[in-house]
Amino acid sequence: MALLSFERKYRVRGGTLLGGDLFDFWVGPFYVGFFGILTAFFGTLGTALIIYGAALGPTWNIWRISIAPPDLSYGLALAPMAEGGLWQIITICAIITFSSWALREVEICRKLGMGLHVPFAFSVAIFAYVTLVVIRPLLLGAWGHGFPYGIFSHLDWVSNVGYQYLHFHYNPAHMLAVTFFFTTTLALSLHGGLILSAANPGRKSGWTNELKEVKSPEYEDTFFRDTIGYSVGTLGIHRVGLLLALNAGFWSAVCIVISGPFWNEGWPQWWAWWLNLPIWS
Ligand code: UQ2
Repeated sequence: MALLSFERKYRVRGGTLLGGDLFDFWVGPFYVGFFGILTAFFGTLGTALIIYGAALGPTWNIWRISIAPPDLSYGLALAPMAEGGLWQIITICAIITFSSWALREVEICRKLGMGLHVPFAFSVAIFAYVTLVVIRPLLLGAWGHGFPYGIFSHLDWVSNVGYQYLHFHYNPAHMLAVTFFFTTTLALSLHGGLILSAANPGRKSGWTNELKEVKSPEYEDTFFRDTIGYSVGTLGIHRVGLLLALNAGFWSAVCIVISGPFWNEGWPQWWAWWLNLPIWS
């Protein structure tokens, strides 16, 4: 369908979850909706509060600006603005903004009559963030367990929390997460390479700019059948890709939420169950 007639078919009322027809409009190419308004409002507010927090000092060095959570001594209470209160409000703004963005995606999916895979995938990323700044701090009893909002400072946080458990790479959920991240890059490089190779078969000869015809999916299948005896298929590779990526985010959330709330020793010590198996004696 041509783009213009498609636009006419798609840009119709309906599919909203909240607000009925009231916010059911576009600004230029962007669909707004009730959740678009929420996203814009809380995204702007949160960003302004980050800039305000930066203005409180001590630096404008972009790498070193940091909005820290409250001290552990505040527990789960609200803290004064300059002592972590900003971090608490910014966190609320962030969660409302991310969730509204996901729900705006849902409304667009409903308008288009599409599946909800994209907002679902985004929800897994939101879940990983919420695990870090809400679920784990709640389980540990202090907002001070959240990570600071700064470029270097959040790296320092990851390093410090990692060393607190001696060697985070021994965390079995971390192992799964890392494996899923790497396998995601393997799958995307195979898929990206395969699609581009089929779509760009090259010139007809060295003496012309005429291009050969784009290859059909049978060539893509055959390439993998010839190489490894199996092709997962053109739809299948996208299922594999989504599954791998969602698991990377999910196990990342699991590996940090079990660190502290469910395991207090170093992660290398967790493997004692293996060393203590009766089969060794
Ligand atoms: C494939 C296929 C595609 C692909 C790719 C494969 C025609 C265009 C990449 C090959 C993928 C396989 C065999 C699975 C890889 C699994 C993991 C866990 C990396 O067969 O169908 O469609 O892009």
